[in-house]
Order: sequence, then structure tokens, then C-alpha cells
Amino acid sequence: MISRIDLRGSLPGDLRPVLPRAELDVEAALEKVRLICDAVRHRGTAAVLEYTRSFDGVDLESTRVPAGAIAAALSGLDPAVRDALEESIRRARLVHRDQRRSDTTTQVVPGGTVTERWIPVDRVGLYVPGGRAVYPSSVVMNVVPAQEAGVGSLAVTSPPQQEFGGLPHPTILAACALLGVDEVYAAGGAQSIAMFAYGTEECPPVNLVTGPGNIWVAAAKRHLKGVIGIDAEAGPTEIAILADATADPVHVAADLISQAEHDPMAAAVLVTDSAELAERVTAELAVQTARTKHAERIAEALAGRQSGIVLVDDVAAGLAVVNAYAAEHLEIHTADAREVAARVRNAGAVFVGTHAPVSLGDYLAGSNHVLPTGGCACHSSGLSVQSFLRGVHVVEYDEAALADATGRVVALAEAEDLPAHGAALKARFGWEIPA
Ligand code: HSO
Ligand code: ZN
Repeated sequence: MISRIDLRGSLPGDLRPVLPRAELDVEAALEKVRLICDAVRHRGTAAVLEYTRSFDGVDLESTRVPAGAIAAALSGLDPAVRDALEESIRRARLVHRDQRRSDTTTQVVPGGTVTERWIPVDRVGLYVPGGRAVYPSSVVMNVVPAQEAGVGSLAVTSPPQQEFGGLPHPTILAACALLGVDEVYAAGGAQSIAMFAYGTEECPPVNLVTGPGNIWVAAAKRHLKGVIGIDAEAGPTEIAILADATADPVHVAADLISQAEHDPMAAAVLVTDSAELAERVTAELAVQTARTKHAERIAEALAGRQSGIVLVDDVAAGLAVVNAYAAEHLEIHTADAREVAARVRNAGAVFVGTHAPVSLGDYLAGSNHVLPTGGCACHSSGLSVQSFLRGVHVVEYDEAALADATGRVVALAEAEDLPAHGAALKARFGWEIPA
């Protein structure tokens, strides 16, 4: 049963402690992850294969997925799934292509410019989960922005599956094929992130690792950050719904359940000013959960302390709650959904009205589904073309512009007791500060 949090009356100044949220203890996994990463660093492929044997229960000779297996997966792909993936890729490309940035040049003073060049990361490793669920859609969400950013070298890794002869799930391989990615590894968990970070005999090291994963992947990203860049430490999926009395309880319950389906730790939070809606959604949750394939997992997620129904006085108070919560996904089911959505400040992605469920965004809206979790939406964005670019300032000053800057550079250098900084300019002008 989903719990109730009654915030009617007055809202506490700091809402975060009273809102439901899972605590993912990444630190607890770090000790073991450190050992795994060190082993991969020192013994390369052999260590990855050993962990694959003990954690995934498959005995592989190589971490690299052969080209033939990728091609075979594509030819064996269900045509309906192929069509859906192709359309998902097409829509995601449209959105992510529009995120591309062009270089800008700013004339700071006459003869002095700063250009900001956007340069794609050279080589990226993309992690695609494959434990409880296999996510070919995540291949799309990682690969498309990387490709649209112009990343030249892309490798995908996904956990090997016993039932598919130790290869990643064939739908994942087929998605790689549709996206033109031919460098794919059968490796999961911390060992795969270490493989990307340090490189092995089979896999050259990457500069950046992106993609969601379980706690081992999150801990490895934390441990290896610095050696590699990372997007985020993804936690369990979250959905928050802000709804008023006009919302349809069947839709609201179905959407909460859709994300609870990911994980017993997934969070489903309804924020509403309608006690009646709260009642009806609670009843719907029971009915619909019983009908779903993964009822046990969903029931656990809904009953967990990370989920709940929050009662508030009005939509304005509801907005304060969802802004404090900073959900990965936020749906707005209110009378004036667009206007309410415009007042959202903190959310990984916002889904406006009854025709934009999170499931649409997970697969086909064109938006990205790799989004900040655990409240990180108050400072971070989801995966985008920007995640794969670096902005580099290119500075060009002519002699007159440098002469004009010298007195001020010298003044600041002396204020910081770094006179050699000023001297670097004075050396160009016969050691005098130009008039
Ligand atoms: N809702 C997940 C993404 C996903 N859903 C993949 C289905 N497949 C995290 O945004
Ligand atoms: Zn989902």
C-alpha cells in the first residue's frame, strides 16, 4: 500500500526531509568496486572475463562482441520492434540535432577576441543496463546525442546474458546495428566501467562514460571519476505526478505503476490537492498492479518509503513540493497543465497533460530518458549533445590589445604576489609597461 504524507495546513520551510526518497548507499559498494577496478587496471581483459564468469555466470573467451553476432541480431529482430526503434531514433535525432551549438566569437576589445569552440569528446563508452530489464531504448538515448555531438569513437558495453550464449541481449545488439555502432562489448557492472576507464587489450580506453546502471556501475563511476568523465551516477527511476481534481485516476495510477515497474527501489510520488483523487488513485493502484506482469516488484516499489501520496492545500503548494523533490520525471495533470508546467523549476523532464506519459518519453517522444535522479535535477541536466562536448576558449589578441592590457595584468599579478605573470607581458614590450 502506498503511504500518505499530509502537508495540508502549512508547508515546512525545508520540504526535503519530509518527502519520500530512497537512499542509495553507493559508498557501501565502493570497497568492493575498488578491488574490481584495480584488478582490471592491472590484469585487463583477463580480469574482466573472471568477473564476468563469477557475476554473470558466463564463460567468455573475449569481451568483444563479434560483428557477425551484431548482424545476426539485426536480421532476427522482430519487424515491429525494428520499426519502433527506427522511429525512436528518428525522433531523438530531430531533438538532439537541434541541441548542436555553433562556435561563438566575442570581440572583447579592438584587436582582442575570445572564441568558444565546441569540441566533441574523442572517445566515449556507453553503458547499457541489462540486468532485471534489457534496455535497447537506452542504446538510442546514449548513442544519438553522442553521434549528433560528433563523437568520433563510440563503444557500447552491456552485461552478457546466459540465455543468449553470453552475449548482450540481441535487441541491444540490433539497436547498436541500427545506429551504426559496431564496437560492442559483453561486460557489465564495475568491471565494464573499469575496462572503459583504464582500457584493456581488447578495448582502448575512453575519455567519458555515460549511461544508467545499477549500484555497482554508480560506484565504479564515482571511483573512476577523474580518470574518466562521467554523466551522472544514476539511481533508481523516479516519477512524480502533480495532479488536481481534474486528473484521471486511471491514467495517474497507470503512469505511477509504469515507472515502479523498473525496480523495487523505484519511486512513485503523487502530489495532489484532491483527497478524492488520492483515494481513487490508491484504489486504482491496487487494481492495476494486480493485473501487471511484474506485480511483485511494482507492489514493493509503491509500498517502499521512497514512494507516497502527498496531500497539499492547492496547486501552488504542490508546485513547491515537486520543486523541492526535483524528480527525474514530473507529470502535470492539472486543469491548466501548460501554465503549471511553466512554473516548474526542478525536474529532469516535464510531461505536460494527459497525453504525455513518461512511457512516451522513455521510448518515442524524442526527448532523452537518461535523466538526473535522487534530487540531482536541481543542479544537473539529462543527457544531451552538450554532455559530449567541451567548450574551449580560443584567445587571440593583437599587439596593441595586449599592450593595452599589460598595466592591468601587472597590477593583478602583483596583487596576487605572482610578479612573473606580469613579467610575461612586460617581456614583450622591452620590460616597460606600455603607455
Ligand atoms: N524510465 C527509465 C528509462 C526506460 N524506461 C528505459 C523504459 N526503458 C529511466 O528514465
Ligand atoms: Zn521507464
